[in-house]
Amino acid sequence: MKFETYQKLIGLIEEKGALYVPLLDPDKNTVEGIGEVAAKAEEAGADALLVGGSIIVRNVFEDSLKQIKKSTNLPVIIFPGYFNYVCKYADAILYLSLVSGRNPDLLIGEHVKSAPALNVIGLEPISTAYMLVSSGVTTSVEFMSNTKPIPREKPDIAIAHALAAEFIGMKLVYLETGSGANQSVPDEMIKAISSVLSIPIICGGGIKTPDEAVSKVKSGASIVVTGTILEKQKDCSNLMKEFAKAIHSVKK
Ligand code: 1GP
Repeated sequence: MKFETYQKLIGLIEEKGALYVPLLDPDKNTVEGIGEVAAKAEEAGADALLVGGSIIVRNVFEDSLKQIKKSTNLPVIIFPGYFNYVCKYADAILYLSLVSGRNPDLLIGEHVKSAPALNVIGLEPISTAYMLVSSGVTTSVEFMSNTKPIPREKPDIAIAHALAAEFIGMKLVYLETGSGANQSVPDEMIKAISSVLSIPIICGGGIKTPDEAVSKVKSGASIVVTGTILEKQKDCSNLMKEFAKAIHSVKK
């Protein structure tokens, strides 16, 4: 298995300081529409694309990925709700282990089921520790995963989970409050984790403005993800440009 996409992300982080990665949800777009958003994201200065959602209602995942790949040269990375999202048209998949929870299926069970398929199609797995942080209300990911999030005011617990993930050999830590969350991951928690961690931090969930994205980067995030706020725009081009410009302007 080659790890080209991961190496590309690491190279980009070294070059730019931090990366902007929009999340595209095939359930919220037509196949043509999602291709157009992907092209606009590249034009806006995004560094890669995540594709996925917590529930895929329509049977369009493969077609959407094909269309996205046709429309952009950006790295396209699957953000799986579940592991039946394995698909050869992406460059890589965030191989998420929900380390903040104690649901064995999401720690290792789903991985065992999907690993042979990944191997056959040659889809690059990026081993990622997925850490759900409380936003104060129950999110879809919390409910669907049947796990408890890490309390917002407990950075020590978050540090212990992130360090364990790094020591196990995971390559990224994804700090998440859930798609559409009313609050993003607290800056203090990102700072605390980044002060002890060597692997890059992705931050997503509830990020609504470029200023908020900048404070995540200044706190130590290397990759910022936005999904819901883009879906709320009639045309998200300008907002993606603002996010990309703001995130790339932070000198770490
Ligand atoms: C969700 O982190 C992503 O898993 C993005 O969250 O949709 O709230 O931007 P939002």
